[in-house]
Amino acid sequence: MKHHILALKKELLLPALLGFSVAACGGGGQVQPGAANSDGAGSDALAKADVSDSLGTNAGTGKTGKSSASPAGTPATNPASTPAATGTVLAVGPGKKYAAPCQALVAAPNGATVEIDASVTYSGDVCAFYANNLTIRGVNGRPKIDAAGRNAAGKGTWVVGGNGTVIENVELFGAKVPDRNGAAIRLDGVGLTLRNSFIHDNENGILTNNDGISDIVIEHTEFGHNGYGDGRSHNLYVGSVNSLTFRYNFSHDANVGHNLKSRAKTNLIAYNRFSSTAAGETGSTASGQPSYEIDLPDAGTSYVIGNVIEQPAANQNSTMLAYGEESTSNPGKDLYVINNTFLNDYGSGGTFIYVGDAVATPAAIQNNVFAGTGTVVNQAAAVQTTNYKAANPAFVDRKNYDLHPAPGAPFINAGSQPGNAASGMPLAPAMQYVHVAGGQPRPASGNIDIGAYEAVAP
Ligand SMILES: [Ca+2]
Ligand SMILES: [Ca+2]
Repeated sequence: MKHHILALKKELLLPALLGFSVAACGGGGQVQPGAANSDGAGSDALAKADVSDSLGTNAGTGKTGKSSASPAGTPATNPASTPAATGTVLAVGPGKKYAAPCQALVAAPNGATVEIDASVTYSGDVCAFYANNLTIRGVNGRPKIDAAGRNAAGKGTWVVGGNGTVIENVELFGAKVPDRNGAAIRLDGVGLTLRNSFIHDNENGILTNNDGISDIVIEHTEFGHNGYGDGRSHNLYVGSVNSLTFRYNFSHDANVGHNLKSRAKTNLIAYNRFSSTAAGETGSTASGQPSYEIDLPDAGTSYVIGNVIEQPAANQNSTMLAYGEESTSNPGKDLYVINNTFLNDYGSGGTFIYVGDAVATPAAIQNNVFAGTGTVVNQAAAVQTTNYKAANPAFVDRKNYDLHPAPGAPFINAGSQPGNAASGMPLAPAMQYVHVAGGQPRPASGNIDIGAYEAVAP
């Protein structure tokens, strides 16, 4: 997987897009190894609620919030910055002090950095660990960690009990548990940042708690073919936390479940690609048939900006983006769908944006390309502004996902300024997705174009 240099220039992001603080994750004193090891109750609750067609049961009843939480929208720290380490570095790999990651992860003190050498595959190495403010990082390449049929605490491969954990540059696969929701990364602590990683072929890529206070940041990461296959497990499943920031990711081929599912109070989903392989096409994982490309079942203030959202011909549900389908239990009910390129490859139609009946706030749908057949949005009150819908829009190279408008395409310069959300956050896209799991600044060229990419005049 190649990452583009530009993608790492976090300072190019809209400042308001950084308004999701992960700085609150460092609160200590919450380490309870016994509790985290006791059973798989948390995972069970989340999974059982996760039936697309039924109401959530207890998934929304998170633990009581801790006062250390920062609400989304507080003055931003930069969630992309790695927390300062104490200087303790634990080296993992052949010839190092620790032969396998879990030996180091359970030994690491608060604030330590665990560096995992990529020269071997770590097989069957699973654990729960509890230090706060850990940085876990692959070095000398991207290390492969194969659960290989083993699990920690009945939950998955890495059960993260500490707060403020940062995970970078790892490949995790093979998580599998008796409950059928084994996660490569299971978050029991508060807050998590994951970047530059590849999470595939687990029952859940990531499964979080429902603490109501965690801020989750996931960027530059590929998710593929996660899901048990029963529709209750997904490429990733973010529970009822405070916020999810999901940007510059490639999420594809979920196995029956969703390419992204989040119950967070606030969701920023920007500059990602959601797409799955076509029949006969070879991808980085096996093909999957996702249900929803994005599922936000409890509503919540949600910004869906600048994404490529493709629905494959073979799928488990013909809706692409679902919002408030189960409940409106999150405080915000405002959905902003701005400058995305939707591609429906399901010839029988479908629904691009499904808004639950209980959501009274009109969705704001602006500057999107809707390619293929189907209903743009089922909500009668939705405000649709300067979108473009066509069976085959004039992209530069649709087959190879160059979705810039072709020269002369009618959606060039045809958008309108999105303005600000009710929160005050600017809605205009500042960036655009670059495959694989990268991003670059969206250029300015005349009036804003419709869709996830701006054409640049020759
Ligand atoms: Ca779908
Ligand atoms: Ca333009």
